[in-house]
Amino acid sequence: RMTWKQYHRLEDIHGFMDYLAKTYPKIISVNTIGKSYEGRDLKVLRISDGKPTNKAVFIDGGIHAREWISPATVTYLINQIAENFDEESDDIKNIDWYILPVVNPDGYEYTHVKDRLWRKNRKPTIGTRACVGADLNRNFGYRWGGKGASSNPCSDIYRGARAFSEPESKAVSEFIKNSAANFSAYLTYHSYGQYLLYPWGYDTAVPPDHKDLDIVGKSIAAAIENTGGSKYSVGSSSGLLYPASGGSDDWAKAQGIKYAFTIELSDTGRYGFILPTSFIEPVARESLAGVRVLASQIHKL
Ligand code: 0X9
Ligand code: ZN
Repeated sequence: RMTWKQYHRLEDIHGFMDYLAKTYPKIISVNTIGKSYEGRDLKVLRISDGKPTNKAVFIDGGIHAREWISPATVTYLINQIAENFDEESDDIKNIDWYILPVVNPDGYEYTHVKDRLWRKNRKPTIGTRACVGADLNRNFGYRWGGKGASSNPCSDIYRGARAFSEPESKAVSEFIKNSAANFSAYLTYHSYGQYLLYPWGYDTAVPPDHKDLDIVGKSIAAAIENTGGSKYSVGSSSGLLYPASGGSDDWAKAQGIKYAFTIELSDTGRYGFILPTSFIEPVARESLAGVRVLASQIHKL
């Protein structure tokens, strides 16, 4: 059974998604968009009332294996929208939600059984038996291989052999490109640091509409703070954090998805990746407030 009092294994998360699809077949479906290197499903849950005028939003979590608060938060968002759909605001109901809680299932399971601080996926590199995995957030195909990404397979920020060399990043990109949905927003949940980051990540340039992203980012941050008290800093990835190329957010933005944000959840470093379970509910609850603001902004486009 799913709760937000512990971190769950992949099997529980997938079971929860399948349960929702079975319980609410009119509005929820689950689709396997590909397989991880080790053969695990990449499952996207869709919530939609099927209105043709709906906008579309894609949300993912768990690109980085050790950032457990990310899948926990994303499943909380799913639960809130799914279980209360009829009572939800029109802002929420007039969106087709596509949600992939665990982009990197092999890495996620590996952090549960072998190495709690693993970051990358688990695909070995040919010729370098010793080093496993690419950083999926350096493997997306916009400005791949630039700053802040390594060509060394042993690095934690290894970019992979080429853009989309990894089955997990490839599956996400193919799904978004081939979807009939026309996405207005792409949210990718990471940890930690409490940042709301918009493109570009590859370099300190900003997109032409960066002011729109900044305004919406700041209104999301305000909603989060008003709800749970956590302060999020808003800015471009490269400006606020560091330049890092091959990120999923940059790729999504380059596809024309206007509101592409990386959200670095709590905390600011006391516990870091090893965030105690008592944080799950407060972090997820304030994140939901942020998503509601995003939803309202999308309908103003
Ligand atoms: O470095 C990353 O991939 C992200 N930070 S994390 O600590 N979760 O690893 C930030 C990514 C920001 N976006 C881009 N650089 N494109
Ligand atoms: Zn991350």
